[in-house]
Amino acid sequence: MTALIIGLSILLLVIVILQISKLTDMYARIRGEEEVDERLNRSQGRAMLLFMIGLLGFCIVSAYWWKNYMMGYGPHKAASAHGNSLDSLFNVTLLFTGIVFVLTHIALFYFSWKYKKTKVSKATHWAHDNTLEIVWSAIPAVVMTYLVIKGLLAWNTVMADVKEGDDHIEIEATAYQFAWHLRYPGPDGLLGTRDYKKISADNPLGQDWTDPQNYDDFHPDELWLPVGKKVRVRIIARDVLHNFYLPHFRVKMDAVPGLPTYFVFTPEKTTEQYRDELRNYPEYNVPKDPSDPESKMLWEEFNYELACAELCGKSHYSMRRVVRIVTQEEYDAWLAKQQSYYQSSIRGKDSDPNKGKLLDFEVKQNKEALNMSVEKALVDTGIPAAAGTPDLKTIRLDYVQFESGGNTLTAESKYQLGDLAEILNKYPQLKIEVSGHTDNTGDPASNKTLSQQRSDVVRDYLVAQGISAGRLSSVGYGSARPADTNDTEAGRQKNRRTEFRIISNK
Ligand SMILES: [Cu+2]
Repeated sequence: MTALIIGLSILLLVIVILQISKLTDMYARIRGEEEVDERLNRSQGRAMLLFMIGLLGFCIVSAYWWKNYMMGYGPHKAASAHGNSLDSLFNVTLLFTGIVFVLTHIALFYFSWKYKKTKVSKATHWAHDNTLEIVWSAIPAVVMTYLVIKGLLAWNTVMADVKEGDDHIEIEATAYQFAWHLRYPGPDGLLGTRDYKKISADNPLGQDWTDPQNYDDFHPDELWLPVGKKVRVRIIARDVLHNFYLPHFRVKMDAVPGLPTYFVFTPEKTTEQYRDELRNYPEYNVPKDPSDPESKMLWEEFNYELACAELCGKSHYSMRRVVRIVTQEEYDAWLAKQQSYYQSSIRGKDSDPNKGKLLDFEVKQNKEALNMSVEKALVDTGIPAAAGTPDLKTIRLDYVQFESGGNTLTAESKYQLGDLAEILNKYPQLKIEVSGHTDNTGDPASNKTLSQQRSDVVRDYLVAQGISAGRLSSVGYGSARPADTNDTEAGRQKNRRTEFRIISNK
């Protein structure tokens, strides 16, 4: 039906045009061809002038009207250290091209009006003019050279890499259809190595889990950065061409599969400072949702964003990520909340090549935890502990373990036993009772024997470390003192343990 109506409308339009041209023809025959032509030329010339005024006026007014929404103007001054040099480059280019735009349009329409055909007008044939040739070749050449040199200088400054020893944060952004996968280096400040061959469902970036620098790397959802600190972003693509684009910071770099790129920049305004500037402009003092006057103002809802500036596929738009620029204190607090990807998603799983081994950072963490438990136990409040509260004087040795079914210490047990020996050296008066415990499976008598053997082994190990045997006693409780239920595997596992109790520190 719609197609029929459109078809009929077009047919009607064609008939109208044919009729008008027929009428013009008849009118011309009556009034004389030349006179009609001249009238037409005059009115078209005037229309050209009017169009020129309208076009130039529209361009200038609309640019002025929208200026507070455009990057580089109004509240959208660059939020990065290098951004102003790029903005000034754009403005200088706009100035020169703007002059050319206005002058050529004035010439185009003015000439159409001025040199319209009349009865008396005559064409002048003008074959060549050296002065004109020089003027319109030399001026563009000089302007172009100036723009190219200015552009090159700006490029070299903006694209300069970090120098050796430069204080900076290095992060990584991997683009794929259709999101960004961000990686931060964690407390060591170093990103671990990666290899695309290691990419799998639980290792989206192909991180190498044998590289200790990977153990603290984390993958946040939002891009947080401290204000005033230099950032180097490694930019990587996993499938097709993407583009790392931070419009407010004038950062834009292709993410190319197989060819890592980078961008170095320093954010200079926090998100809050940017919002405060937007607040001064009426354009941003309107509710975000026009149908709900109670909704927050546009300036309050503003966030910096990371976008993909390459048309990389049908869900390209969904690559937007929020960017937050915060003070150093806020950044440190955010960092402290982040969880390492390795420790939260890989550690102890089948895909972990370090499964069953204690890693350096864990040895350190365990040592700190044991020291803290002992310090706590040694604080004598003088108040008897209420019934049901955990006994602080008894401390589990979670990382002292035995080969299955026997009384041979695992190789990893040396770390925690070493820590315990250090504590005993630190407090020379400290006397402890080492105890072994089992779950309730199997024969109670042999459980008791095994737990006694195990606690003896621990005692002997400490003696071998130079601790006087008189400060150590060892007991095997078998399954008599369960720490949890014996009805579940998790409970039984909690019951199989080695612990020590502080007897005295005098
Ligand atoms: Cu993309």
